[in-house]
Amino acid sequence: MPWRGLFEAVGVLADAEGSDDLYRRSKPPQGDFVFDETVADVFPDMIKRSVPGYPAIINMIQLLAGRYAQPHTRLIDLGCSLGASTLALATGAAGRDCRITAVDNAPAMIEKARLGTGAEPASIDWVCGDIREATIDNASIVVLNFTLQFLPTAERLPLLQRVHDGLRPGGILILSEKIAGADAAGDALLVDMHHAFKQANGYSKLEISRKRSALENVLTPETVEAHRQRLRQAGFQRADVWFQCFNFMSLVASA
Ligand code: GEK
Repeated sequence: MPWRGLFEAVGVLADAEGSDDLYRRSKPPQGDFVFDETVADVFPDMIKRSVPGYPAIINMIQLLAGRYAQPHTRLIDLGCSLGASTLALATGAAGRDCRITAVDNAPAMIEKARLGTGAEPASIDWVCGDIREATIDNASIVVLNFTLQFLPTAERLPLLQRVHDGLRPGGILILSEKIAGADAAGDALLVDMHHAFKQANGYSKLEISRKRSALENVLTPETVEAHRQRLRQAGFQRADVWFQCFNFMSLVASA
């Protein structure tokens, strides 16, 4: 099967759409960060320049799907944005008669995902809705690729319990998150290095600080240990971190 990288996965979108200058503008977005049309327009560039390892994670989701997608089951992408992780699932599971559900509550994202992937497999159901209300049933893979972090912390366990209960035996959750360091010094190092990564990708200190303020009330990172404990509480047997770069990690949790 041919390798499908991120920018192939999102089709022409990444080339056609703009570069992320939202927080460089003389009138930057005000208040808390929202996933509106202006964000959707620059999203591929934004996430690639902001999340260390994002293209690699998308490619590895394809490989994980190749290993874990069970025939005639559902693959569910919770918080799909423009569908990069969704298409990685579809490609990795090709030929196994899986149906894919991709959920996002931002109309701008889900519409663009639907349009941008028009010629893609008809096996994808695009749902504009809240992941806390998504049906999770007969699934062999559920993906939360940088989405759980946007839920209030008290609402994370109930969702993970539903994910666990909706997975078939042998099923997995792929959970990617921005994380907090285990202690203050460790956290400071990870945050500094993340900012260095963003500067190396062309963001100015002012843009970084404006974006940080916008995300402050919206995105709550937790330690890897807090995620592990919650996953155990939700019923998962084990959780193995397979990727980490600075304060971004991805793990596979087994039902
Ligand atoms: C990718 N997974 O490209 N219900 C539904 N969607 C939500 C909710 C919610 N309660 N909260 C946030 N979202 C993607 C990237 S981005 C990550 C995921 C980031 C959606 C939100 O609208 C956005 O599209 C997505 O979760 C998070 O692999 O921007 O850091």
